[in-house]
Amino acid sequence: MLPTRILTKQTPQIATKSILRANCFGSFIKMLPPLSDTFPDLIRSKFSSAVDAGSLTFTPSTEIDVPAGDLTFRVRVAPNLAQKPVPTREETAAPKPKFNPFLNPEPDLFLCDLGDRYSLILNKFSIVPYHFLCITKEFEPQRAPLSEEDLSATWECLQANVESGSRLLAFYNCGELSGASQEHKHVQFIPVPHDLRLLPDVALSYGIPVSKDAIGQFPTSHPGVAFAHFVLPVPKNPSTDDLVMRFSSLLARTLTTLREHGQRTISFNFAMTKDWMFVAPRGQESYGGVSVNATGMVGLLLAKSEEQLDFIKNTGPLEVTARVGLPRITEDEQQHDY
Ligand code: B4P
Repeated sequence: MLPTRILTKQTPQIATKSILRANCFGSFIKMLPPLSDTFPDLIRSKFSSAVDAGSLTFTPSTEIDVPAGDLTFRVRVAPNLAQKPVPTREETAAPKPKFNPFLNPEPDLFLCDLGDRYSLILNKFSIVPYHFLCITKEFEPQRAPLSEEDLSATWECLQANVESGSRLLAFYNCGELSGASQEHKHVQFIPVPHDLRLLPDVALSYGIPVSKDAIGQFPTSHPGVAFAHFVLPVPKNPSTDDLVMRFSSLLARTLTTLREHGQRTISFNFAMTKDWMFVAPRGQESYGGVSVNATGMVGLLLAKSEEQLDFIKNTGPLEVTARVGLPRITEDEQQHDY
């Protein structure tokens, strides 16, 4: 298990390596069957029927682009998210065991199974249409890194063309400071317009350093962004090994950054499209009341009020994300960990 062992003072590098092996190279996995060609039709019809039935709360939002150097942060403003259920005073006084919405997903939200181990369900509280989740059928902790099979499932989901003019963005909020609110393992997917360049797209436009390791490339970062983050391109038609090698390389640097900053808990954000993988370590869940998850770290922030929007505009999105991330460390400090 990842969290407590990894930051031990005695053998952090060894701990990192054994985790990568156990999670990414440890076992033979079955290839997952591809998603059906009718999946995009299924998600569209299920989304409409779940909204009509009142099983899915769709919260309208507006979008505002906030430039930051050669990046653009798209901020979604959704003041009505406040209507999302919050515990009553009685529930807070006598808390019940936390409800796990992913153990028996609501039938109206259920889309399909993916292999033996995953189900795809609609997000119950979405602010963009067709937001869906890939959940493990059995409980697995959200604080664990993605396994080989999780990466394979994520890749299968990314192939779906759920909305014309958009590509899918996968994201995984791992650990208590990552913006995650559910403890059962889930990777999320939202459609993002093709013409919107996210932070990893821009980072890759600066070029990728060549390395002599198995991937042939070092992870890159956007030179104008203060928080530590690591990006690698994903090749066309990658094998599961291609995905695992890239995730391992990004995760190793993330764990080193967390250790160098003395972080006692392991929290990071993962994001992926068909073109790239991105990982950023986290030091804080929110800044100035603005919660940030993986979408925020790649350029899609969420403001739950006009005040939060003003705060993001006045502070600057690069400052907000830098405050919830961790400062970058030098390549020298990275060198022993992978
Ligand atoms: P987490 O990984 O735990 O946390 P999160 O995405 O940050 O969402 P959070 O729950 O903190 O919501 P928030 O108000 O910040 O994801 C848990 C997921 O499970 C969420 O998607 C949640 O809605 C979903 N869920 C909870 N109960 C469920 C149930 N019974 N059945 C199915 N799904 C269930 O943000 C509100 C929403 O906006 C979230 O969905 C969030 O992912 C999304 N969002 C945040 N920033 C966004 C952005 N920039 N663009 C588009 N969507 C964004």
